[in-house]
Amino acid sequence: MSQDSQHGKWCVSSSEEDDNDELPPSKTPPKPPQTPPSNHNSPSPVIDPSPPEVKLEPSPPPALVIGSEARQQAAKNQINPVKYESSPSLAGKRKTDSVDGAGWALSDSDDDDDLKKTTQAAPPAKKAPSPKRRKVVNERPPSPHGRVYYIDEPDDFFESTLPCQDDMFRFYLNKVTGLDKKYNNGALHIKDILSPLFGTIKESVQFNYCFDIAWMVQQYPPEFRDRPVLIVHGDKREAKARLVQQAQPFPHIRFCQAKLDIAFGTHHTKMMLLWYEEGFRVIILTSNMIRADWYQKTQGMWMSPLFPKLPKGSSDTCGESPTFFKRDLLEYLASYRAPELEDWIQRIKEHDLSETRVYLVGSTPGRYVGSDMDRWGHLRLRKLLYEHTSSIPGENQWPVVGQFSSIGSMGVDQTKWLAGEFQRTLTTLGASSLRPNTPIHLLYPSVEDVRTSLEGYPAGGSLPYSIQTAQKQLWLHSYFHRWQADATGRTHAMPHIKTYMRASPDFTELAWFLVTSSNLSKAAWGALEKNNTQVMVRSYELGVLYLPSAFNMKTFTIRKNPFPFSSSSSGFPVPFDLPPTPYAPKDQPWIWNVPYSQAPDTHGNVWVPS
Ligand code: K8G
Repeated sequence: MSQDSQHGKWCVSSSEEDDNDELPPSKTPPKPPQTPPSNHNSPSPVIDPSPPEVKLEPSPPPALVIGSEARQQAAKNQINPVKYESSPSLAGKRKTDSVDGAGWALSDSDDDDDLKKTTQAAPPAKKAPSPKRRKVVNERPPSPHGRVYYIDEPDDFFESTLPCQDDMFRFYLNKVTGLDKKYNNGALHIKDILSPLFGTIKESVQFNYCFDIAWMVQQYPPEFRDRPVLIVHGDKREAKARLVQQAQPFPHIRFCQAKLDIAFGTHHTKMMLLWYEEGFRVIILTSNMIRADWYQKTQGMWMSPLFPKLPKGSSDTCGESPTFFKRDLLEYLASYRAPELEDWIQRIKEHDLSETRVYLVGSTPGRYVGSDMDRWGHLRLRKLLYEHTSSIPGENQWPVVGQFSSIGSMGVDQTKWLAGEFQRTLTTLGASSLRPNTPIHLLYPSVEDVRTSLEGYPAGGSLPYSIQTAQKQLWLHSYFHRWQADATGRTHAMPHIKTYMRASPDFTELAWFLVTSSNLSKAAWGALEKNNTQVMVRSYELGVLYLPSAFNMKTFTIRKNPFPFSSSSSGFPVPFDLPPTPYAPKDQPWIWNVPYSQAPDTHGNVWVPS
């Protein structure tokens, strides 16, 4: 338990100490051999999904550090890429006992003690990068090719156009640099989201995990650039000090530190609250506030309609949606118990959110019992599926599809969490669910997917599945399917989006669809404890659930050709190809902290975490 505070302890658990065998997805650094032991009382360091650090102009001097070990390693590899041709010299760089990742013979024999050792050996997160990484270049995203090789955004990349107004799903992808223009049609860059076309920003809140504040400020239109911004984050101690330091040149920026009192919890929630002259808007998304997350990765978002202000004197419960989105958003915000959010809670109460057609599915750290158990995480999803979907003939043939960018520790076999409580949630359809044999397809990039991606191996810096976690759950990998998204043009834009859905056996229909910040982890989704009388959630997460009943439908049709992506002319725009392709025997899941030097990536480089 963190010593910072006892807030957020919803009930006292005896289980914390014996629960430390869970490593959240991404806590493991890429350089285990070099890592000093961390303070035992500190949560394990968090990864910081920073891009290669090439600072924007103007940048707050002194430039600050954003970047975990691995993502810094990714950055280093980009600035000083290790060329495939030069690989003979790698022999000296590589750990003598390490085998190339492409051929990792994952051993089954490790026990949970190794995880504890790994956890304790984790280094502090967000260390300072070497000074040369702070070089100011210009106002472009970092190039994975190094400074001399850029793919420019096309001239019209930053031209904002309003997505069509009849878009009933309001589900969007990000624009990806380097794609054929048609694939960015209907997609949104952060500059689009903040553009005056969507409203005249008075104030905003940015909830996120990782921030490059100077870059973030540049994404606001010049005319709104000095309007107050509240940053809601989970950083503590040195990381918090660095974050605050980043904002020194920007007096309009204020902070709200989310309480994280349970070990290994992180503030993953990615949300924008935009208060306009014209009303109010909510964006729930998957991208960090850093350039690399908006460059060549696949990200998703839900953008609310413009919520008008309620007439003066309306009661607080006015403006509710059929999905109780207003109540649930207020409850999520209240869970921070943060004075900084009080004005925002009041503002939201004064707006009409009744047009919302999605359900909010959040996680907020705590140990919940009784009627609180289904407020957050997968039990919240289960309750919504129980109450607002109904059984389908032959539903046990309807596969569940889960797609994510990081993976936590799920125990020695599937019965421990995945095929037990989590699958029970994902297979819930109304009150009488027929569960046996429901296929479950998990989508996570293979080494080959990453190698051939637009970013190349450095894309793996945002896919922080560690060897220490992977080698203890080889059973999981038999569920894995490739990242393929030819229909959206995003096969080579690695996913940072996370989605979960239930599809018909022929993949033409959906029983429900969720876009969220939650990766495949117990920390994000929660895990039952104490003979199923308590659920423990470590992290803050947020997503939106699409249920056909809220659209007066029985199921959603899956759109065959989702272009332009945003227009819902017919059916739901699933962002990747269906049916998913299983890993072939030669395929391996991407593991970020092992070397890959057998084959060069799209930029002729290899991956040698050192
Ligand atoms: C994030 C991710 C991710 C994974 C792990 C962590 C943060 C993120 N982490 O979404 O891929 O803090 O452990 O980008 O928020």
